[in-house]
Amino acid sequence: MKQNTTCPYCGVGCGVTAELSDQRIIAVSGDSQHPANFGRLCIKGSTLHETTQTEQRLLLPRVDGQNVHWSDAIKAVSSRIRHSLENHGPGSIAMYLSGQLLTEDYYVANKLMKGFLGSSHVDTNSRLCMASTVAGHKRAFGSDSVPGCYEDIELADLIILVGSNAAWNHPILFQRIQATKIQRPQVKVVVIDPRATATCELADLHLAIKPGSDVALFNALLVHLSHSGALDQPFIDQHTEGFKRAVAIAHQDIPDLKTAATLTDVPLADLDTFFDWFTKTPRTLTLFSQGVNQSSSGTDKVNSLINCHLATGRIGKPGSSPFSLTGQPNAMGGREVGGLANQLAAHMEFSPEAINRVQDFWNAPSMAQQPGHKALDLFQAIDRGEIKVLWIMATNPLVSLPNTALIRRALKRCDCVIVSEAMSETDTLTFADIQLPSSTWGEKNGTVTNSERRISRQKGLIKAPGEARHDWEIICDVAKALGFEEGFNFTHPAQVFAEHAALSGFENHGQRSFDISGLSHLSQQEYDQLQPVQWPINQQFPYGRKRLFDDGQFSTPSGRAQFIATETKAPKTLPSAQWPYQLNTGRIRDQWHTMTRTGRAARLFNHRAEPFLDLHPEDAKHHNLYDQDLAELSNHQGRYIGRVRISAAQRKGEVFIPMHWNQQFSGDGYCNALLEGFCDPVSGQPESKQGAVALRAYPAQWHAQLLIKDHTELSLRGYWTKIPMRHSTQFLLADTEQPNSWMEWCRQHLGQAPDSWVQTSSGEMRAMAFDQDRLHWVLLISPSPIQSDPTSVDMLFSKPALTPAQRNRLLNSQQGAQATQIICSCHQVTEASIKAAIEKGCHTVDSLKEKLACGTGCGSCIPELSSLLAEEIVTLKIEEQSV
Ligand SMILES: Nc1nc2c(c(=O)[nH]1)N[C@H]1C(S)=C(S)[C@@H](COP(=O)(O)OP(=O)(O)OC[C@H]3O[C@@H](n4cnc5c(=O)[nH]c(N)nc54)[C@H](O)[C@@H]3O)O[C@H]1N2
Ligand SMILES: Nc1nc2c(c(=O)[nH]1)N[C@H]1C(S)=C(S)[C@@H](COP(=O)(O)OP(=O)(O)OC[C@H]3O[C@@H](n4cnc5c(=O)[nH]c(N)nc54)[C@H](O)[C@@H]3O)O[C@H]1N2
Ligand code: SF4
Ligand SMILES: [Mo]
Repeated sequence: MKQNTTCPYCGVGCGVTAELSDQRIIAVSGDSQHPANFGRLCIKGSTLHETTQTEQRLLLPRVDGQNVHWSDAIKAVSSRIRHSLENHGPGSIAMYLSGQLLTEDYYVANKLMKGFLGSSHVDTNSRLCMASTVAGHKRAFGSDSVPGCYEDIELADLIILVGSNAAWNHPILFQRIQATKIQRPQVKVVVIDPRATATCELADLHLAIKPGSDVALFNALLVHLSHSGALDQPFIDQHTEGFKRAVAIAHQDIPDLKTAATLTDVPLADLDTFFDWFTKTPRTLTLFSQGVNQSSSGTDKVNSLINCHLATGRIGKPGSSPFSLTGQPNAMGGREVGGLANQLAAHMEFSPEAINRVQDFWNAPSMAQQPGHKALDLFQAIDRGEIKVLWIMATNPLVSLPNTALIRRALKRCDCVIVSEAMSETDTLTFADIQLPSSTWGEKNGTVTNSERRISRQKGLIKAPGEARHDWEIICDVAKALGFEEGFNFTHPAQVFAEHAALSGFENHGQRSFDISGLSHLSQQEYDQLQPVQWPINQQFPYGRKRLFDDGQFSTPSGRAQFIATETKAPKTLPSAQWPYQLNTGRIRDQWHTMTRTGRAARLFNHRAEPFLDLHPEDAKHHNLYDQDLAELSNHQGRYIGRVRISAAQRKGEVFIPMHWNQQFSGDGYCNALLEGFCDPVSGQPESKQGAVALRAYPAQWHAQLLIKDHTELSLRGYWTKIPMRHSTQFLLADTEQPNSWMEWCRQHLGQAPDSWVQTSSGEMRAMAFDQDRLHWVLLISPSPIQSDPTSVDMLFSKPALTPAQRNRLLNSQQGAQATQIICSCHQVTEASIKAAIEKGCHTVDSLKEKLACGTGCGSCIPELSSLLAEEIVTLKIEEQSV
């Protein structure tokens, strides 16, 4: 049987067709009818069924370390909330939510907190993600509304990507850009990012700007536009306010192009080209993401780029808009229900009228009266002991919030930490007094809103394992146990959705752009069959609306859009003599955030297996570091150890590290341990993209590669990282001290001394141990980093017994084949085979596709194929010339 649903990963919000058999999802494919993806899926979407097994799921509720029945868990949660309410007041209770909750979960959580417990300390991980865009939209448009739609990609003539590595993080949108360029090669693409990312494969121009300098760039552009003839003066006059002041301040900030070139570190000629293209191209689409938002001047960055669109009237028109790419599947839904602490509900703020309106609608006994703590403030308040009960849902703050030490301390200090979580092993879960097992993708039922305001259904296709329950049900049960039967007696998410839709239209009178009242009368059946639709959906727009503001009407009191005067500000954390490297953090293609899901699919580790750091070749040389060495980053807050990747894509003096690794997968892989958490003063969003660190080689005395049968926790010092394999688990290890005895080390860490071992003349040692006849573990120890491909050894773990010949070969083989990176995860095609094919004459992506099938699955690796082609063809030419 096949059923349509929506992908739970990124904000592109692709439609997924799931194939079901025997209460299991056995395969997934792209939904050919869904307007976000028309049948395509990236590697994360196409491996979804591999992450739905029941191992490693949280299966039972636990209170204070004891498994309990649900009724006791609900009793424990409600009594601790009641106790805190009575003794410390509503301000002592907080929730920390997530853009990965469904709208229905989010709605009831917000309602319980802000309407019934009277606490506005409800914030979400969207604070780390979209808050600067929300604030920028509100300042410019009067509401948090995304003007454009995905179709604009096909209609634009100039596509600018600012602080977005869409090739990896919004792959299906990137593929739409790619297809547009193939169809209309005259379309120009500009990428603005300090790094030359995979996204640059499509770039006609890459501006490798100095981190944090986006406002300088867009201020310079605004000044340029103001005397270029590209201004849309009638639009400025009739539909905006504040133009003159914004230009005057921008001019003061950036008096001439040379200043812009100095501040952004972009060559004058490239600035010229960019400004020229922008000036001449009415159909300009500016896609932006975390390089813009995660900054201490994130809101100003957003407004500085919106200013350029307002000045040219390029807003809400076909192919032309500023367009924020949302990260999480339901980042938008959270913004719609009011999941942020400074919003009330349904795009309403904490004004007295709005508070009364929502109170009437909810028939709420105890309304919160003012905005609550934003994420980082919230954890600071917990650390000060002000918050006694914290309920965390669908987020892993110990890993994702900056200042890991503060977050750890706060979680320890809090009297009662409740964690609703789908997985059994996450860093945050270890601090939970109460663990509540939640259903997750494939099991839960509700709606999500993607980057283009499109609401789609995520469907409950299979039963949740163990005792796991839906988040909205758990919240409603707690509400009822607290005596709020009337507001929370929902029996199906369709009822929650209908109420949310009705609130969006309640006393709206066209004042709030978020209005989905047209969906407030859906029956359960209609809700189940709801087709993806873009809000608003009301009497005026019964079938939704593609673009907003095309009529020049904005949601500000005057109905006009606002220019916001912005000034360049340096990041709060800058390199110094002590911490000389500028840190940058972000995502990789095949992992999702804190890896609780993607970390279970072995093939998603083929692209990047370990925490790493990308270094400019000269910086590497300066520290005498080679590819595959281990290096350590540190500052006054913490340290990070990762594998060196030398990359000319980095600017000199800047290091990039991934945000994903954590205590479940590596010893010192917390990226946020190095970040201080300075926040944007308007949005409260932390500066997650900039830090300052010292760099040194990690002085390893030995390196090891361990393959072990069971999913094991090893208690290790030094560097370690865990890599799931098909039949075993691989650990890569290193330490600065030699153990006194390896036999003893094996006994202590691996539970048994080796059954056999050999030592080679090059100082390597190979050892193995058996559990009866079955291979238990294999260990390779070496004085230098190990680059051995473990696949053939991993295969041996699937055998019930090894033959004497197999044992012998295993022990006496030299290092296995040189490990080579897998580029195409769908078809498991390695870098080595791609290089060989190029050498044999495959000089286009198409010929590689034909020969090796790489790039023919989800297509996420095509940018890397192109860059390998470019690199290899240059090498071949040099070789030819020197012959
Ligand atoms: N594979 C994968 N995809 C994902 C996710 C994932 O975890 N994995 N997460 C999803 C989520 S929640 C989000 S929010 C999105 C994020 O999607 P992106 O925003 O594309 O992701 P990042 O890699 O965090 O950052 C983007 C780029 O910002 C650049 N940058 C850093 N500083 C600056 C600066 O000062 N100016 C400019 N212009 N650029 C800068 C970085 O070099 C980086 O390449 O991805 C979504 N998609
Ligand atoms: N340094 C640095 N830090 C960053 C970023 C960065 O670029 N750099 N990016 C930031 C951004 S944009 C984001 S969005 C955050 C993401 O950071 P997090 O939100 O902390 O990351 P996730 O791993 O997605 O956490 C989701 C958790 O919910 C669980 N879960 C999954 N489904 C369900 C469900 O249905 N119900 C419940 N209750 N639980 C569920 C998962 O197992 C997982 O533990 O990280 C932020 N932190
Ligand atoms: S682009 Fe990939 S991760 Fe994002 S929604 Fe689509 S399939 Fe899922
Ligand atoms: Mo995000």
